[in-house]
Amino acid sequence: MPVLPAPNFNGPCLPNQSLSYRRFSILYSLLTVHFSLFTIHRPPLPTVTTACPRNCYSTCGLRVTVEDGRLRQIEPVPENRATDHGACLKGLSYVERVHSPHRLLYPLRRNLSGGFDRISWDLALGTIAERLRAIREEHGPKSLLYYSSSGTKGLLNGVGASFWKLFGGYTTTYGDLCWPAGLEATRLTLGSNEHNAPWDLANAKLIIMWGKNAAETNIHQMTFVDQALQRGAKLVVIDPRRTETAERASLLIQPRPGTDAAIALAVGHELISKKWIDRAFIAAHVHGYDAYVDQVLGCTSQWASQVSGVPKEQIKQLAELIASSAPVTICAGFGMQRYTNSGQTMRAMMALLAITGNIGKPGAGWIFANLRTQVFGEKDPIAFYPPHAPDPLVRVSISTAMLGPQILSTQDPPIKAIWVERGNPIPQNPETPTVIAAFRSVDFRVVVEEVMTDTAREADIVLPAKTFFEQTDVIGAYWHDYLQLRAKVIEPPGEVKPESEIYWLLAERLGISKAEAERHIPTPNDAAVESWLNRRLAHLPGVTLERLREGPIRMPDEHELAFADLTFSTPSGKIELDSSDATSLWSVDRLPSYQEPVESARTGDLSRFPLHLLTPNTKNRIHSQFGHLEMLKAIEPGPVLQMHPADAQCRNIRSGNRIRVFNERGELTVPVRLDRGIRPGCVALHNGWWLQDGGAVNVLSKARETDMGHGAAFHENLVEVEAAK
Ligand SMILES: Nc1nc2c(c(=O)[nH]1)N[C@H]1C(S)=C(S)[C@@H](COP(=O)(O)OP(=O)(O)OC[C@H]3O[C@@H](n4cnc5c(=O)[nH]c(N)nc54)[C@H](O)[C@@H]3O)O[C@H]1N2
Ligand SMILES: Nc1nc2c(c(=O)[nH]1)N[C@H]1C(S)=C(S)[C@@H](COP(=O)(O)OP(=O)(O)OC[C@H]3O[C@@H](n4cnc5c(=O)[nH]c(N)nc54)[C@H](O)[C@@H]3O)O[C@H]1N2
Ligand SMILES: [Mo]
Repeated sequence: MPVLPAPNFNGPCLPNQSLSYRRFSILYSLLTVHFSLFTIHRPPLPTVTTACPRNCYSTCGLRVTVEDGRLRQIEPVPENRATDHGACLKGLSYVERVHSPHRLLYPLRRNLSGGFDRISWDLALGTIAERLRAIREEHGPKSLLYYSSSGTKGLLNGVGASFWKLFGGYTTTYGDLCWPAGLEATRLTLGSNEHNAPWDLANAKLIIMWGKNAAETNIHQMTFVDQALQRGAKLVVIDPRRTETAERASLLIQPRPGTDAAIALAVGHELISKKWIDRAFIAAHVHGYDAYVDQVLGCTSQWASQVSGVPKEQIKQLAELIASSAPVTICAGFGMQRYTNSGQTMRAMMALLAITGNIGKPGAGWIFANLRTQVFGEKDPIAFYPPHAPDPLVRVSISTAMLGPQILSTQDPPIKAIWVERGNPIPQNPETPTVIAAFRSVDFRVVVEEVMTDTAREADIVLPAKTFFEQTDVIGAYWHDYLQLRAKVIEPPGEVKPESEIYWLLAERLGISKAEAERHIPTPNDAAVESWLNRRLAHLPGVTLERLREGPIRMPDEHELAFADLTFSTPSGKIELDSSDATSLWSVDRLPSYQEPVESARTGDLSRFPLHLLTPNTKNRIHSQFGHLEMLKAIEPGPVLQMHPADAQCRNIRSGNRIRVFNERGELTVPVRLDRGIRPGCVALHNGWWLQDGGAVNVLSKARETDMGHGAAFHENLVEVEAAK
């Protein structure tokens, strides 16, 4: 058998690369046949079906070939219909990632010169237990901050919170870096976060990719976009950048960042004034329509054009397309969801579907997040409601978006110890310099990590983390609704221990009784982990590890359409354009409205910082993961700022020059790439680069919340760019 990872033959080829990609595929098939002829006598290598737990829409099934304890090949799992073409390049790169020389294999302790020394588990756990006991005694258990983020999905992630309660209590964060403004806007409007099955998109006649770059962030969705286009559908993309997704669109609208609500309200105005609405649907299923009509009365396309910088003809064209195509699906991404007006923007976008009757039908609806697999009762990872304590032992008091400033300001008790797991907050949370200052202000820091990230570098003790191939778990998703087994495939390398085992061993050292620990933490062996998981699955009829081993299961019952019965779990039981909760919970207008972002080209000091910095995702990483691998460095070797030639010319900057991008919060020096595809006045740099790579974008961002849900307004970020000296 060949040892190359299998490419994704018929998969959602990346636009622009499809030709060379196909050539490569043919070459690869020939090689495979050639090798197979010589290896045919060998028995087939064992394969295990598992699933990728990254914080990514696709959540692919993976069929893994193992030889001598090493991953050799990653192939598709056809039973997962949403991802049956197989993994992306990052998924294939696990053959490198898992065995990479960058992996941490032993506990490490910071030494006096700021470097790290390898230590034994015994010493590591002994030191941690001693420091935690002392801090607990002096300041109380809530002086410990347990910070976990989106590094991996899995039910076993919940063991951490259970352990810290056994410790006596802890402090944790609320809100989330990712999606809470959109989740809350959807909950206020539709009552719950669910959407049609991924493949239903092929039935749409108009697809609006609004602030979503699916060709990079949800590549499997593009298969269904392609199917719809082949059946005559149209694609509209709304994004300040001409993205890979936009290459397939018939209309690209490039708004000034943070102004999408103005466009949506003007489209609503246009639809109403031309009577392009579904009166019967509105009468039966929409609450607050008359108030909405009043709200959009003054929102002409002329007004929206002035606000958004989009020609008014394009706004009218969008209204016409919505009116003349049925069914319509809006795929709402996270672009316009990272501003101080995000929740209201998302509500304004959803209203367009409500007034045209595009909900609860095949090919129609709102695709943001599908939480149908969240069947385990916990809100993790979305603690997005106003801070509340679910348990007297837990202090939920630090906003994730304001992690740095609020660690520093917390009192009674102050934060004295931090435990970080599955997160890389130094480059990924807003206001990196304040996050660093906060970490340095704390007496004792433990980071559980696979690799030496910027956050691990700040730790006193670094513990080596498992990869998902090294412990069985069960995972859900947020685009399709499959529950999947994340099966163990290999033993952990070196001295790596899964988190559940670390907690088990620490419980012993902290004097927690074995009986008490056993109630919450699986004992460190595979059989105990499996029976712990089976206990967690017990409330789901027919769902067991045995059943999951046969393949993914759709949850909670297979259904293709969201809201098909047109009942909505909102206070009125209808789709709410007028929401009293919007005002009482978040102090925003009851109706969707446009509010100028706090930091924007209209509110900021343009004489100092005239450019708007966007920090989107890239197909080559999941946030701060994968960037260190050779397979991905070959494609994206380092951070590069994208800039419009007109903005470069007046600053005497040429393509390839090193530039300094800066504001009053920080600065980065990186090469520039000139590109007519980005809206003039905007520059873009992918998030996820580390400080160590020289590209950590959050040195420039401000710790600031979205209007609802306690999300992070990452994209409100004015900067200036100049040639580097
Ligand atoms: N390959 C890959 N896939 C991923 C991830 C990853 O890191 N890499 N991350 C996963 C996660 S956690 C998330 S949250 C999702 C994110 O998925 P997406 O939402 O698709 O990705 P983003 O890059 O955050 O934002 C999408 C687009 O919004 C645009 N944008 C920025 N500001 C505005 C605005 O004001 N208005 C409009 N209309 N557009 C704007 C950006 O230019 C960008 O192209 O992807 C998931 N999938
Ligand atoms: N400027 C800007 N910043 C952003 C964004 C943006 O658009 N712009 N996007 C935001 C969004 S949407 C998100 S979701 C966040 C993501 O930010 P984070 O949630 O911090 O996620 P990652 O960057 O993926 O880092 C996760 C870390 O977990 C580690 N890890 C993986 N698996 C395991 C495991 O099994 N155990 C342990 N202990 N560790 C593990 C990985 O090695 C990695 O270092 O970033 C946010 N930051
Ligand atoms: Mo995210």
